[in-house]
Amino acid sequence: MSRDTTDQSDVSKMQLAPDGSFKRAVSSFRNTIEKGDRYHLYVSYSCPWATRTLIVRKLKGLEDIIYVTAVSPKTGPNGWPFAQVSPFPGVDEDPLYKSKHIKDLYLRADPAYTGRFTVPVLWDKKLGTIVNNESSEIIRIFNTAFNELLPEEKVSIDLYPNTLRSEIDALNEWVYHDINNGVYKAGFATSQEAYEKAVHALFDALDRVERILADSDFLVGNRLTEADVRLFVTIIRFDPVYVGHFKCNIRTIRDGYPSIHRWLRNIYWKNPAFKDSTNFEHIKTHYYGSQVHVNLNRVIPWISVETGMTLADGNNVTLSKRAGFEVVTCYGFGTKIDRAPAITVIDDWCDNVAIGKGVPVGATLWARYNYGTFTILVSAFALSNPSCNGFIIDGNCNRLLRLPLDGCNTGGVNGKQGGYETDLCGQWRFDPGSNGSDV
Ligand SMILES: N[C@@H](CCC(=O)N[C@@H](CS)C(=O)NCC(=O)O)C(=O)O
Repeated sequence: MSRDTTDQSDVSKMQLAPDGSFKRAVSSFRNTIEKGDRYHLYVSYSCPWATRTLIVRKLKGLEDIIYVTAVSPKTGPNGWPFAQVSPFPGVDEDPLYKSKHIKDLYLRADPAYTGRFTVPVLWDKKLGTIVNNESSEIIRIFNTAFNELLPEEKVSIDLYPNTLRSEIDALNEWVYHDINNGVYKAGFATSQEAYEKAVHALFDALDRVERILADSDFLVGNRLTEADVRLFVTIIRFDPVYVGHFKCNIRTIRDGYPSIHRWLRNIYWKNPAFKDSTNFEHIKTHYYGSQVHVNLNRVIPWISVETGMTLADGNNVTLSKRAGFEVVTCYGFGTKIDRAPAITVIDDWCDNVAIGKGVPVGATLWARYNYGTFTILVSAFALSNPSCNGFIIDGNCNRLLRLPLDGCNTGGVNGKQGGYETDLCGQWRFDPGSNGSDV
């Protein structure tokens, strides 16, 4: 392909309107689907639009029907590269054509294509062309088109139910313009007026979402719908990226929007389709590292996303950043256990029993494991402290439980077994054997 296509692939060459405002181009391939093993999904984990499709693919259990290829978050003059051009953890080669860039797929589908080379791309392996490159349509396709191949429990997941369609459409409309695309309008603006117009519209819309979520766990109909999926992909990027990189800094989600923050944490921690589709390394690397017209020196801000900045904590505590202290207390002599099985138990407890669960003041969330001839108790206890209001167990669970394990030499030299770690709001216990156990 000899044609110079960098005007179509280099984000820093993107044309803005004369007033400096960003207008997203309309997607070009808008076909729909037939059944069968013929589709392949190309995504970037950094991209919110592509992440919509990843989430719905998982929610609907389409993993074995539609395979995914992830491109590198490091875009350059030729747009989105595959691993052979830009190796990066979690990035793939193109398994179908060994393409170097996403743009090669577009030009394979249509050599005269003049639009932007965007992700996501839903590819038809049989016809060797693009089925659709518009995420809002791809998620509707995924919602129903493969139902005949799916078990009942997945068929019954309907993210765009008939009875809620008009409400979902109405909400999507302003959420798209003012929030999903609103952050880009603020971030890509090259005039003060365009930026200010976008940023105020964005925060007015977030205020509106906050009011909706104050009384409900979901945006529409008190159930998970595509409206939640479409909003999630923007909100999960908000504090780590949009606040700084796109100057969307009137408020943060974690400090300014308690109901949106609760909704975000619930969705992220309770539903693996959302958590597993979120890759913060790809997100940060792409926005800060590739959009050089916004961030000339590619400096990526430090952020600990899952431990305090965005997603941690329950009601009023942030587990990893709790004021006060963390103290590890060891039990006396008792049964010792090796570190490896202890960690297996901790991980199992956190991943399968605990994460996302709320622990009200005075209550204990616990489980007992039988390990060979003895038992292991794992628990989290919410202390009643006036400055705490219980907590929700977050992704920091494993670390907190390993503190007593590490601090008490389980399986180690001085004969002590497990123990507990105490801080202002809670106590985390890891207790192998029965001696010293008091849960
Ligand atoms: N309307 C499309 C928009 C997709 C889109 O703009 N993707 C961005 C990444 S987040 C992209 O690939 N941009 C590359 C470019 O514009 O060159 C959709 O929702 O699927």
